[in-house]
Amino acid sequence: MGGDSYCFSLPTTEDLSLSGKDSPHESINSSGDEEGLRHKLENGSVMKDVTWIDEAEAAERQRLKVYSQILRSYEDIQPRVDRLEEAKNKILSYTPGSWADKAACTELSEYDRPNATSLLLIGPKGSGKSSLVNKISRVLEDRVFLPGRAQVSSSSSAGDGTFFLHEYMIPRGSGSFCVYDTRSLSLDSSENLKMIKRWMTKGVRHGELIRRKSDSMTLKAQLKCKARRSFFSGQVRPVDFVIFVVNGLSVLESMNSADEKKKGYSEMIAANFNNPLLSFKDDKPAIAVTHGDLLPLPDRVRVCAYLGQLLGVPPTGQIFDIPENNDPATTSTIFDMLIYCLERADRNLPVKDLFAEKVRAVAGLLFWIAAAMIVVFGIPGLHRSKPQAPPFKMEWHKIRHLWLE
Ligand SMILES: Nc1nc2c(ncn2[C@@H]2O[C@H](COP(=O)(O)OP(=O)(O)OP(=O)(O)O)[C@@H](O)[C@H]2O)c(=O)[nH]1
Ligand SMILES: [Mg+2]
Repeated sequence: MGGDSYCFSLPTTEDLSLSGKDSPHESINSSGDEEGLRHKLENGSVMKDVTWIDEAEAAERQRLKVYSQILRSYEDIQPRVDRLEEAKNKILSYTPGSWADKAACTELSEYDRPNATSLLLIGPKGSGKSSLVNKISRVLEDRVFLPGRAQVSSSSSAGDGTFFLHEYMIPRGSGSFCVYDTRSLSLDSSENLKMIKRWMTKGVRHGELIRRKSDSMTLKAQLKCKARRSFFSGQVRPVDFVIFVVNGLSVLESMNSADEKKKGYSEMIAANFNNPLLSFKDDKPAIAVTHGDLLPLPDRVRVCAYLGQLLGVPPTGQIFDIPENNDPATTSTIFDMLIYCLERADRNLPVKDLFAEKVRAVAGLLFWIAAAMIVVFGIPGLHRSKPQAPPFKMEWHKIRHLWLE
């Protein structure tokens, strides 16, 4: 998990046709390809290309191995379902820094721990960020039949969607971690760079309106109107980890399409995902794939394999397929994603700058000593005595007449 990157050609639809081949291992082990290869080698017809054949064969094996791993992650549901309560309790007992790696720092107190760990949701328009907030709340707050907390957009009109940063404490009322719902990525990459830089370097604040130069006049007027009643929590939080949300359906379309606009979806994901500001040391964001409920399983597997290759992350373990389903497998995937993010947030916590802390402590001490001295001795010069009258001097010659007369 984390760090490794995979390079292989994508499985074709036939490869992924589950009815056609039950197990990818069969296709590796089925002697057809190997027989052909051995035959060619024995004939000497491709002796010059032996190295190339070995590489191609290795790539094919790698490709099918990855496919098999992804498929297995969907099939091995039972052990995950069995530990649902355990995973839920683990998340509910989380406190910021409690999962930090003690080996890196002798004392937990040496980490600069936030009051609440913030996970930032980021992704293209309509990718399902607000819906993901509701899915997370639903599984941790047992709110299956209650309305979602975040406003989901039902149309793709320009005025719909999330425009204000919104903090959701998970679960509601707790203070351990929160997810931040954000405005979607723009089609203008320079606006994304600016927006990401601001969030990742200056932090995020509940209620903040995200404006863009490219917004139409109508949208600007609408947002101004909405912002009138907006409120700020006042607390700016640093971002502790990022969840990149993508629409699996749009990814599939961009994979299959020759249409530049559709292909642009994947390019946009890759460009923003690889922004180094979104990574924490070597840890790249987690990826949440939505809309899987609208796709057959082979296509979901293809999407995960494709994203793994496109973004240079392992397709199992860092890519989380979270469809709009209320089943134990989806709940388990949401828990896995949260555990993944909170663990990475904690292990990347900054260590306190002890020197700066000492300097601050000494400066504070000096301040209080100075304050105490002022109270005791007063501010020098503040109570300076008024100019005094010159000392009285008797002028005897002027009153001499008093005793001479
Ligand atoms: N079928 C299905 N629909 C989904 C899923 N996730 C989101 N949607 C739908 O996609 C649409 C957009 O979802 P939102 O959650 O508002 O997306 P968003 O990323 O917050 O959108 P913006 O705030 O505009 O950026 C809504 O109609 C959702 O119901 C999913 O996993 N499956
Ligand atoms: Mg939204």
